[in-house]
Amino acid sequence: MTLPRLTRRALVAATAMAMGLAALPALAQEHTVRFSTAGPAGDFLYRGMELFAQTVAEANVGVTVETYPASSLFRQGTEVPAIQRGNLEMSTMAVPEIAAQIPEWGFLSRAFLFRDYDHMMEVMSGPIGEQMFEDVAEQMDIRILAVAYLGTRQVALREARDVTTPEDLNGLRLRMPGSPEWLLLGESLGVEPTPMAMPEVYVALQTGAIDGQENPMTIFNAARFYEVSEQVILTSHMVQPVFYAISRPFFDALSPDQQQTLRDAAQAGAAWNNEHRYADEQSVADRLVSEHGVRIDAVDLAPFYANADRVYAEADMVQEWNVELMHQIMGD
Ligand code: KDO
Repeated sequence: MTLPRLTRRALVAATAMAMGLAALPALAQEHTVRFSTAGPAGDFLYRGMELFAQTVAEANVGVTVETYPASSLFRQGTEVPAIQRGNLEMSTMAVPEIAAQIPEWGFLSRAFLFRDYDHMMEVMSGPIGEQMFEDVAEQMDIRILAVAYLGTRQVALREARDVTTPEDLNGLRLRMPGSPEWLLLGESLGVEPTPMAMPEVYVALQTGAIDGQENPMTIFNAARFYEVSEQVILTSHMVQPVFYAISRPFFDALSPDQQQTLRDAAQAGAAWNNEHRYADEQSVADRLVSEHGVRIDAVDLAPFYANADRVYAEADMVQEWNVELMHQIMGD
């Protein structure tokens, strides 16, 4: 049966329109990723996030990334619940935020767990890291796209003092981030752990509301804590990973091309952070001394290891940890 000319033309026009419209959503459906961190804008972590955003933009796959440093969009500690409620897409999640919902992983915030950067990255990219990523996806509805090295955390004091044992730190109000694992870590160092969000720390040091804080020296530098602190004590008490964390429902709704673009960009942003952070850590102590007159004290860590062993052995929180994995990592 031949169709009347008009109908055939109408059919062709309708088909063309349908095909055109079918193509539109993939291009027109712009997705926006809001990416929050408590990290200072000048720090390597945020600069790696900017590279992530730029890499995604250049891929032109219909995804835009907005980056928010220094808790400018969500207060530190509120990012993960915001992601889980659909009010935020990404954050630089830390282990204590995982432990708050999956306690068996709390051991990853133990003082003196990882020996150094290579050890931490080997664990995070091996079966233990893989298991944690699976648990986070299943139980928190969050996908981890990359592991960023935040640095090796050191105690820093407002006013210098001679410190050879944790007892020398007793009674000092050392600011820690707010979760229970951080406060226990502070206890293991011998201090009076004082919970406070990162953006409030500078002024608290300036006014004497706290006696010190602990962060990697690269963050101490980026946050200009040398302006309000006299001393760094090389406790090296935590070799810290943070994670490029994204809402699982948001991510899984993207096209395979968009997902791969975000994965590749996250790896690039984290790799940039890791490479520059590690390199900077080799010289930042010398620069803090020569450029800012910071006193930097090496210390025999044996008394600190012993104090930490005692505190963690007595802590109720440890009952919920997967201590088998912890001892596997520590090799003890
Ligand atoms: C901090 O608040 O001291 C801390 O270093 C804790 C880390 O877990 C991480 O949240 C970090 O802040 C932010 O990424 C900003 O540097």
